[in-house]
Amino acid sequence: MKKIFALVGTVILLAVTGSAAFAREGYKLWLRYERVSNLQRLREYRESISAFLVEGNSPTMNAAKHELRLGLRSMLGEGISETDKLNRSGVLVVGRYGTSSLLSRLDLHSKVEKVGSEGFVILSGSIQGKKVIAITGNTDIGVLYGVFRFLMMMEQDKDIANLDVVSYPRIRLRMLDHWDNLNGTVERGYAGFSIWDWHTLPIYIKPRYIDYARANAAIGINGTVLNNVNADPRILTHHYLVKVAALADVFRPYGIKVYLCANFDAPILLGELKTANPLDKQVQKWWDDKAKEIYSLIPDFGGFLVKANSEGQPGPSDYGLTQADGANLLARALKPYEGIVMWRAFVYTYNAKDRAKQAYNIFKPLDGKFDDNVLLQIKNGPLDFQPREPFSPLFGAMPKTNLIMEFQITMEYLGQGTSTVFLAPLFRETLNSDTYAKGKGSTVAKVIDGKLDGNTLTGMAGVSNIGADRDWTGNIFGQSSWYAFGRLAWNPNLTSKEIADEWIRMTFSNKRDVVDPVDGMMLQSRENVVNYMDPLGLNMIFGYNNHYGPGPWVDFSPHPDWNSTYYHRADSAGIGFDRTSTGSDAVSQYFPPVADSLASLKTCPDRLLLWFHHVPWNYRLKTDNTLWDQMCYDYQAGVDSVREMQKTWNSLKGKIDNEEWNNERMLLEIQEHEAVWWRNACLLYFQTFSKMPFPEGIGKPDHTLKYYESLNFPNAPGTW
Ligand code: GCV
Repeated sequence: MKKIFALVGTVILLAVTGSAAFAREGYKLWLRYERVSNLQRLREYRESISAFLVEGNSPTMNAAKHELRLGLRSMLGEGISETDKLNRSGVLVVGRYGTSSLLSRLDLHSKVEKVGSEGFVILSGSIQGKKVIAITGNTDIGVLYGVFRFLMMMEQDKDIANLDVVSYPRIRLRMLDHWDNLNGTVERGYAGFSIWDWHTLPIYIKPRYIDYARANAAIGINGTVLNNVNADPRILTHHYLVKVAALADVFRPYGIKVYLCANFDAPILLGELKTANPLDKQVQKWWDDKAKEIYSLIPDFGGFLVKANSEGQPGPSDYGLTQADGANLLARALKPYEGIVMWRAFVYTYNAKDRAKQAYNIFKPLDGKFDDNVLLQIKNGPLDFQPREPFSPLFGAMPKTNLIMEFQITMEYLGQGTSTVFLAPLFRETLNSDTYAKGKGSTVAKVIDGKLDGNTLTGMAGVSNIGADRDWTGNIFGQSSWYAFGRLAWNPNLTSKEIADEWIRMTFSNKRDVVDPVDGMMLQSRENVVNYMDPLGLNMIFGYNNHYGPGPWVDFSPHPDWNSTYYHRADSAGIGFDRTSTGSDAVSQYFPPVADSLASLKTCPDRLLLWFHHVPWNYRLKTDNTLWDQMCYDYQAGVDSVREMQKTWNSLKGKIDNEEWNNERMLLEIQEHEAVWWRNACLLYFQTFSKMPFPEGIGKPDHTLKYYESLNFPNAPGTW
């Protein structure tokens, strides 16, 4: 009997405290729709909304209805009814402006006019003397975006008494790029296997596909590239295309188009032709036929993303032709169907004097040579998604070409799945950078949203961090970077703090004693990683190939520019890559005021110093510390700040879901080990050149350099 009581007691306790079985597990992302816990707010919300009325029956409007049912009832209680008549106050009226008879009675014309084909208006008003909240737009998808935004405002405890929201995306293509392989692995993926189950498609539609579409639509993402840029050509066979079509059907109501990575040699690799030469008539016909086949299955197929002549991928240079010749070949095949090509600027050979200069050298002369349905997809920095890079000099330098920014959301070079890093500050840093292309204020954001050069085909792509892990991103904070990417693609002017605040409220709690500390952690988290991995403009000093952990000693790759030593150039005189006129002169790729400021040791910001300069170990920085001492302090600061994050997180025990809290506690413990490992390994290694002692306050390494050099991780995730 006692045992039974004990068992019942345990069950009750688990139900109250949130046991493993009841834990949130992060699956619902920003669409948790938990019951509003602030009672005053709950009363206000219930006064404003007693019912909802959705006009329209398209799949998109049905998705809006579904979301309102789910969201309102779950946040406010079952009493919220669905109605088709406006017979009382407190009705949420949702519909497309122009077709909705009710909404046309509100004077919304000037507002709706502003929001284009994807934006929305949310307004408190009154129709026939009855108070309403209206959600509307010019299109069904605009309305759906408005519904999501409204529900998310409620999740964030926002006041909805006097609403006047007018919102529209500043960027046209807002894309997630999956580096998912057809065998289910994910290149640089740290959250398990791919979410696409190619084997069971097209018949088996996992609920996760729908939840993926919901979560993305909620933040305005409108395109997904399903497969890896290192593209398996078989994705273009009929066998796979019908599976792609099934996913496209799931995503369509949510405004998400599918795109595929095409292998440039597909005509050869699929066994049909002997060449992939863009000038060959048969090759042109092959792509025309392929486009026809694709559009017969997926009428709104978005287009292709292509990695060509890079890291072993085939491309037009194999035939002595330009990258534009290659891009235009595919673009012309897609043109009749309004498809587009995203052509990556990540093109390099392995033995250049300075790899950071290559993309500019290859693409700048091609400005104006790309067809109008091509976008050049440029990584945020000139190299490869390092914790900190200057912005790519191609931004601002190609006014006659459509450009799409490529950010990496998955954290290949930022601690991978185990680290807690909120990437909005990194994204913001690039977007805020002033290219000076047309004088002061020519920010990368303005290049990307088309304002600077008047482009209308604009885009922002994020390399996805999503996998089949229950919480999608392996580390719940990974969700925040996915969220931030979507929000910034919608509005590149949002601040990191605004985005963090929204996400924390929808993920953990609306209480200030949770929001404030987590906010502090998140906003500092990217700088922490920079400090303990790559301070002062260091870069590319990662473990060989898996990019996990420190590897500043790597010098054994047959590709010179895959060696860390190529980048840091440490020697007895100093450290850093001279990219001024005495070195590779990469600075000259920037517009004059930027180039001048980077070229001078005096004005180059410390955070980019070693990217652009080879600096003596005893050089005095702006902090008045010598370079060596500052490097030591920065590595130590990185470790200290991870420990600060641990303290902050520990103080939140009991204030957020226990399982989520505990998961993050363990991950921070791993991150602390990794930060110490980075500090020790890098400082011991660089000390062999500086020959200087560690200043006071620097933790003592617990192993020798030899030990750190001997570590290897044969099955590190993401390396396939
Ligand atoms: C998909 C880096 C990564 C590769 C990636 C490549 C790219 O080199 O390490 O895994 O390949 O970038 O962006 O194409």
